[in-house]
Amino acid sequence: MMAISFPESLVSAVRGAKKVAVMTGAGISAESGIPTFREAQTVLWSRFRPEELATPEAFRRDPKRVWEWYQWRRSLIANARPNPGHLALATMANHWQKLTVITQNIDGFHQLAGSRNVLELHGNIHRTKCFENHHFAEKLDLTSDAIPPRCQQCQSPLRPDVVWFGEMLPQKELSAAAEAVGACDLFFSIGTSSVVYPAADLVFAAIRRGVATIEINPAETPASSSFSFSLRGAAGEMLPSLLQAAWPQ
Ligand code: BV8
Repeated sequence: MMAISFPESLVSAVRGAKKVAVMTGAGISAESGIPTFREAQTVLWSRFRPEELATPEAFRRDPKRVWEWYQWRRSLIANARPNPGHLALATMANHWQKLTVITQNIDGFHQLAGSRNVLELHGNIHRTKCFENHHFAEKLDLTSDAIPPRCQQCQSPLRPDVVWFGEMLPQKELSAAAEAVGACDLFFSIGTSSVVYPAADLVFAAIRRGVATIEINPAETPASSSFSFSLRGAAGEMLPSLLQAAWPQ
């Protein structure tokens, strides 16, 4: 892969940082083969928009369809693995005093790649709970042919423990994320379109702080012009190159 050259000011901001906050979105998992929300989904699901599936109303209307969409995404994730972007980010943490990874993703790839301080704003597809009472289901009762399976405590249909549109984000993670953004001296926004709230609020809060901010995205986003550096490229290429530029091996 051709080495990417970065402005010296960017490299020294990365090298000299102490407390770093990173916001990631579906784009950092794109090179693992996980389609982002905005990309056309495979034929199987192309007739639905994610906003029509990732909502409590969609689940109430057709729990089987929503459950099977998540089962499809679970199988995609189970057959994929973190990519060089996740791995480079995890390695960068060794050079900084503190790295907080704030992710909108539900795939668990940052943890799998070795990142330790990960805040999942939108939950995790590997956790399952019931729709009515949020009882967590350690194992699914697949003996019955009910789809979705039922909660063994209250018989309510099971759902993934992810945050749907119209649902509140977990307060603990959201305030820890705001704290990390408030304390950082370097902020990255990687692979997110910065259009989903309240996660996007954190991107703009970082920009308002006036610390060095870096965006990594092959496409322009509504926030691109406000970053100190907006790198047009793929996370799986940009992050390993930035790691090499800041701390040459
Ligand atoms: C809430 C989990 C309130 C589920 C997700 C109007 C204005 C403002 C806000 C709203 C509004 N109408 C409604 C709202 C609120 C709504 C919202 O923000 N809607 C948006 C669409 C306008 N937000 C909510 O509903 C949130 N809750 O507000 O509650 C409330 C208040 C009181 C009481 C009750 C409730 C909940 C939002 C969370 C929804 N859940 N995920 C699941 O995954 O199934 S969001 C989901 O969409 C993903 O998490 C993802 O982050 C996000 C966006 O999808 P994508 O576009 O795929 O991903 P992303 O945005 O990250 O973009 C991909 C980017 O990657 C692109 O820019 C692309 O260029 C780039 N890329 C591609 N390849 C690469 C790459 N980058 C780097 N490298 C590459 N190789």
